[in-house]
Amino acid sequence: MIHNPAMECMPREEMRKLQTERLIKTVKTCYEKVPFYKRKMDKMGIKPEDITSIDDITKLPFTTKYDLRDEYPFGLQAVPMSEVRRIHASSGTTGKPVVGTYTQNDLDNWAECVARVLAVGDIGPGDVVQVSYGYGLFTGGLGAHDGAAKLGAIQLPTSSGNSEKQIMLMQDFGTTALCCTPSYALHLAECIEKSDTVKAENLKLRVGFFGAEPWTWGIRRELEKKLHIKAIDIYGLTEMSGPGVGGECQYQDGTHVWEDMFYPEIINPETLEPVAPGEQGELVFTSLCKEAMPILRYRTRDLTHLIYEKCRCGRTAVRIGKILGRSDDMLIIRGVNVFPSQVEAILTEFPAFSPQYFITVDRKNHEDTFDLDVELRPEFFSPNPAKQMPFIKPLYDRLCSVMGIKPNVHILPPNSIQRSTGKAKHVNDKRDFSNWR
Ligand code: DLL
Repeated sequence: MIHNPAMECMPREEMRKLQTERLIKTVKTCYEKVPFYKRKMDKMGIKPEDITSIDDITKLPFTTKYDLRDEYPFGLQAVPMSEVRRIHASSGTTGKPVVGTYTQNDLDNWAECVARVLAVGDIGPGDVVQVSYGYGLFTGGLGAHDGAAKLGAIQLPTSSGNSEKQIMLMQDFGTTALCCTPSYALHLAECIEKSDTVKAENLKLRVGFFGAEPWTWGIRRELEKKLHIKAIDIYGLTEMSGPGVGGECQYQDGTHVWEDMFYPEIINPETLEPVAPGEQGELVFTSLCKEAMPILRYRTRDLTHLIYEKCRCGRTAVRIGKILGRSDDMLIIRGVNVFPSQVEAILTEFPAFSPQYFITVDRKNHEDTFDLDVELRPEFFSPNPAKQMPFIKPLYDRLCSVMGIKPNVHILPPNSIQRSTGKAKHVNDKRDFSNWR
């Protein structure tokens, strides 16, 4: 179902007009109400009047997570606190959290965005939407919750964790839609497999809305098979509101971005210039409707590409390809760029292995080391190393050829890699960069 055809299927020229109108307003607000943006624009010699079309967006300054940290907590806010209705935050990689504040309109728009994604799974009255994203400062829980409410669905706010209870409620309350991180969904699927009382095929579960971390096609196939559902990708970030900046349609061929609210660009992260259409680079967003904390050209660090062709679903909203990873998650191992998600993609090619993995990077005798813990599925596992060899060799060869590095692969017994209830942690980089180079 298309929740808001007027916006989701708007002809491009009309969309550009709307974006132009909204950008002009946003830039004016930023300049007049947020000293940080006035300083930045003055330094670049740009006035709000210089922005007359959406194409002028490239004249505007970027905003980075360092700017958000420097302006912590409310330096980027454009309204008085009396107009703020909610505060969320996400744990930044270092130091202070990234803060998002919302007016009532911001909350309404956010619910609208999430509703557009949930509507892809025909969510409506009578549906039980189990929200197993964490509730709290993290935007996942309340974001999904408000989106489900907007569609008149039944909200089941289980939050994350306590997997046995999640599964019991899923069965007893007739959950039809599950919202959580793909890694937690995988964990729940494993728990269901092990359960004596609950069988996936007897559940009413129909669809899952998974996001907040990169996930591969292999994981999608696994979730769809194990849970008997359609797995829909939902994308978002605290800086733009939270989940629902975009989501997949039923064709699962890229994530539609709600362009009437968020303007996406792809830049080369080194030159900061726009890349050629369709090329891979860093995703940058400008908010077009946010009141409390409007943001110009936010550098997400997410690496992807834009797809402008009209989608089979009828939506004209631009799509982003699967997020390859974050530029700040990229590991440089002996000079080679490695993304943890590559490991996941490779693992899911080998049916004997579970998709769980953990990478430990270290530096010994001035050389980087890359240790990869993986698990064989119970039916393939043997503690006898000789019996593991036939499985390790092809995996090792594939890792070497795709990633260009030679990992030390360790096979662990089933279920020994730590499962996560939220965003999965896949890497421990023990290298001390303080006296490097
Ligand atoms: O993760 C918001 C969210 C909650 C999205 C629930 C989807 C579902 P942050 O904690 O600020 O917000 O993290 C944002 O997570 O820049 C991406 O790197 C990553 N991310 C979010 N969704 C996806 C996705 C929430 N579908 C950061 N695929 C983003 C890949 C994702 N990465």
